[in-house]
Amino acid sequence: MTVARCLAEIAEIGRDAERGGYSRHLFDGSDAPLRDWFRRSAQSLGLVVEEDGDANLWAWWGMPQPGEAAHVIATGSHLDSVPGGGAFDGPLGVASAFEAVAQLRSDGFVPVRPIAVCAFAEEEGSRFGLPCLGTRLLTGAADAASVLARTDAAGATLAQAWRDSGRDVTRIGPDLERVGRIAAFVELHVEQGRDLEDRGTPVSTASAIIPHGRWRLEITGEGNHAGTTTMDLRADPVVAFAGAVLAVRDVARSRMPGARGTIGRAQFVPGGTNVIASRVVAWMDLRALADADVHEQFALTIERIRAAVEAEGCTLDVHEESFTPRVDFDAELTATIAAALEPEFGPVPSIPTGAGHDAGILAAHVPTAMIFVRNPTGVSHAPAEAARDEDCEAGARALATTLRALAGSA
Ligand code: HGY
Ligand code: MN
Ligand code: MN
Repeated sequence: MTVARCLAEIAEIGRDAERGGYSRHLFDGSDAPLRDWFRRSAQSLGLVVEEDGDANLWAWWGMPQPGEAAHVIATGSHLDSVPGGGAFDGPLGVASAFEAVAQLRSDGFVPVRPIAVCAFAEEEGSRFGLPCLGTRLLTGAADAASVLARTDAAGATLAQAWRDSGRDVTRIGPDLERVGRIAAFVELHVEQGRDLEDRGTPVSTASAIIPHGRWRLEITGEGNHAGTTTMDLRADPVVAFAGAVLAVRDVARSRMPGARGTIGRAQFVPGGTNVIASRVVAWMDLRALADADVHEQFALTIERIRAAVEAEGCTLDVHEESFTPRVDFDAELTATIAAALEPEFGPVPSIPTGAGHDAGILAAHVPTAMIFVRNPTGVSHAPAEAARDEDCEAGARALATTLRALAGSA
């Protein structure tokens, strides 16, 4: 089996004919087939599969010893996507983990420590708005009660979706004993940029994840008739929203080194061609190099948005949906991985990323590192996301070498 063939097994699951790419979200039509694929792949390798109370999947090579601290080597990523996402963001990490285990087993390697392959739930937060949902619940970084009340675009609560999927909402919550058994977590992920392509190297480790936050903006104006309402009598939230979009762009561009500001999702209510909207709901994604920078970026941006909203006679409500502080990965674990990879790959670079990952959530509890695989387009969260077959195989070999180094001795 190769990584490419492993990924080909899920290539038709969750395809988005309208947007292109994939739309795979928590408990939607793609979820169960992807979980079935995970189970089949794991069982074909003799791994024991379980799902924890937070809908995260674990495939075990050797079983953790209850009560024994920090001895498991875990790897994996996520299977869900953004709307219209690429084929590699998430699944590459899971498929590479299975391929790495297959290589180690065929080499006759017997781990001294248990190895777990994981697929964490709703990493993208595309349905209920909270990124890394499964790892935040698992580590207690998200409060179960508030998460259960979150709603999706159709107004369904997470609690209802959880029950409709046949799961027990009373099992949701932190499992710090399970987390405490992990000695190291390594996530392999397609690079979401062109750094490795520009360097001409197939793999790297990760140095850091920059901080990032998500806010929901609600701009309220006065719904009215597009034909009978003269321009002087309008309180149009869409015009105010146009000012908000430019404010996000201008602050990120001009006021904050390394900042990124995005509004990629908005709803006009009621959404009629001949109707002046009464309300705009939009989601803002802000990122910068340091936590304080994101907070300052937010304050400067909201100040400008408020001015644009008031200029149109509208009102603004702002709700923070998530904030993820900067993560600097475990230097000792990263150095161990780099040393293990050097014989085959030479000195591998260690690069920062602007993308969040489950590894970033686990890093608060467990020594954590990442391995990136070259992406020739550098594009991600879009169908153009890419990884060459030979680089995917190189990534799986790098992960196998890493697991051998980490699980080969007590
Ligand atoms: O949004 C992110 O950075 C990640 O892909 N969830
Ligand atoms: Mn992503
Ligand atoms: Mn990802």
